[in-house]
Amino acid sequence: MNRRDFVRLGWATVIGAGAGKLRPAFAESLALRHVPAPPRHPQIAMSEPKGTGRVADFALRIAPTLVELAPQVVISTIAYNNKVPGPLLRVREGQPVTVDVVNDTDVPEYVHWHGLFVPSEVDGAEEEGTPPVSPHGKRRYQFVAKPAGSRWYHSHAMAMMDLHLGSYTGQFGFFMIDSANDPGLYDQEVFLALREWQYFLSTMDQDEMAADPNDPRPEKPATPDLRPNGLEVSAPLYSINDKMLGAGEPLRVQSGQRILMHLLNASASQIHRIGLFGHHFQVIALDGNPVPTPQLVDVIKIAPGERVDAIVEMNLPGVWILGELRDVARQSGMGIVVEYANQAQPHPQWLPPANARWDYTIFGKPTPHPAPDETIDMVFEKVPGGPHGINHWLVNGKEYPHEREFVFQQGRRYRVVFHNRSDDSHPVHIHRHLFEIVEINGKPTAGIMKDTVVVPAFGRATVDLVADQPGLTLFHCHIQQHMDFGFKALFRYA
Ligand SMILES: [Cu+2]
Repeated sequence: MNRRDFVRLGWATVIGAGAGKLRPAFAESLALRHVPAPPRHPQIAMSEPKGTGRVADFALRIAPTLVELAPQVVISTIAYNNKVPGPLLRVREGQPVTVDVVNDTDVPEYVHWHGLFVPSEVDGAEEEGTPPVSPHGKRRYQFVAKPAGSRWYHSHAMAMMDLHLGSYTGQFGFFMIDSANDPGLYDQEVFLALREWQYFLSTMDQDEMAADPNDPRPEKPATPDLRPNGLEVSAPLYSINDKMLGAGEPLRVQSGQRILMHLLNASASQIHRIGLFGHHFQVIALDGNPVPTPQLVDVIKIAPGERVDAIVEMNLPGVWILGELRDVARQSGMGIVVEYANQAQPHPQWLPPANARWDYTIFGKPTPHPAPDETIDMVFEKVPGGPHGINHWLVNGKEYPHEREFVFQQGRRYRVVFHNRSDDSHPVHIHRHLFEIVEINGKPTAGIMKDTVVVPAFGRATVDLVADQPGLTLFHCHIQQHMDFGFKALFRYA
């Protein structure tokens, strides 16, 4: 069966028929899983990956699968090893890694290792020259795992108008690179990937809550753009990992425990805010990189591509919902029940967290930045409702591809200034490098290393980057539709 037919047929038969009783063959193939309570020192409990001999350390098979998001809600998608998220890949920093990927679909695929320092040839980006995993073919990816932290892997295929490709599918998973000096100051470790499903095009903008009118808008053009907006990507179903709120096993905790949460936004299109009433998140790492000043916050705001590692102290016994702040997203599935021992109640509680503010800069330090060798300005603009009724995106006045506008000299320190002259927030990602946040809308900070940063609507973000990873380097917005319709560029090394 052709891949696209499978997708359509799967949806039509399972959902269209009312999603009543599952056929046994389907039920058997469902990924009925939850995140198990991991051991206290999971890196010790994991089986040791083998060396780089003839056998791969990990094997990924890209294929159509069915996911039971809830007892009456089964969707078909493409995933790794019939799991959503794909298998947790866990290695030690500096370890050579071999991953064999088999592609059981009829389109070329790319597996991107997000946040890792890997050469362009294995980074999993067509634009950088990585070869595809051909349809019904296989490819071996080999690299050294670095730097330590919460990384992830996902499809980097273009999707354009086909919302069953690339990051619209279930092709994503956690890739943990353990540092030799993890203090392990937690009792449980959980992996929580935020997702929407069954994407469709709509005039409705689901992306985010209304912007705070007090936010500075340094890049707002003097004359508003009155052209009608194009179609945006929406979704009716939400989940954390492969389960809608209430459908999976609760996260079972005990009073006094410290839970390390690895949050990943694996969405193709939406920024999410997550809260847990009466509890605080101690943010210890952003995009897998330890922050200079861990801080307690009530809400974590996380954009497509980003990761947040936070420790939550369990000190308010009850049965709570860890969930998206927007009622529509939470009620459509984005949440998980947190259940204290001996507190079983039929109705988990949701109450809005006290302070929903999120500000990257509070996790930094005041140290001044060394002066850059060069400054690169990148200006983002929207062309509303272009061809196909889809918004197109310009970087410095043009859609991808660019010629030689963005060139790095190896070893130099660059200050890259992102000017967002559009009314959407954009999580922009630079492949194969880390950058340091310098300022967001004029608010300075230092020491926060990331690979993806949200440039606020009509706002500005500035980052510093040392050009120390030779090879083609892709830059793009992590919202799939924006990337597909112009919002990307290549950095080249001279
Ligand atoms: Cu964008």
